[in-house]
Amino acid sequence: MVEWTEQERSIINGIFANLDYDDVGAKALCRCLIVYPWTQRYFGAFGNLYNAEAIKTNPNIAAHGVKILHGLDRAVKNMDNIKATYAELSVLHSEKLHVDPDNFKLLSDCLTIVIAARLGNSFTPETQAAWQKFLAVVVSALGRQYH
Ligand code: ZNH
Repeated sequence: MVEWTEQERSIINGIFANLDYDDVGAKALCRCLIVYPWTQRYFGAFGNLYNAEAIKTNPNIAAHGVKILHGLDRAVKNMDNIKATYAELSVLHSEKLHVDPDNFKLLSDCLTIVIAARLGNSFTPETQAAWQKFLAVVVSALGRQYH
């Protein structure tokens, strides 16, 4: 069971309370698809991913990035029970979507970069630590139902 300090809770809640889901969600997923091109294989049905420009202007990718980011809301609301919260989503990614769980970490790193760029000076070391801890717990929970 993961323990959270009051400071960590307030940092995570603060980030999500001020989050521009449309911008951050789209940018994080685009960055992942560009930097780690093999992650594109899951999005064959999403249309043209021919180059970075095509990825950045693909509305299906942008929308899916936002959907993933909203998927994190559930972890924020259930910080003491993230594993159970994501059990079903983990099964979906494993058994139906066949997403390699290593990709969760790649996306979470892209998300950290996008958030850091937006927060600028307020992305303090304490904020970074809480944020990366949060994502690590999410990534672990999403990878939980793989076997
Ligand atoms: Zn995922 C889907 C979340 C990651 C791929 N996703 C999904 C959804 C959600 C999510 C919520 C929806 C579901 C339903 O509908 O039911 N993801 C998520 C999260 C994360 C993720 C939270 C982290 C953080 N994914 C991911 C990755 C990938 C993916 C990394 C790859 C690379 N997903 C995916 C797909 C899908 C999903 C492919 C399906 C889509 C469609 O629509 O088809």
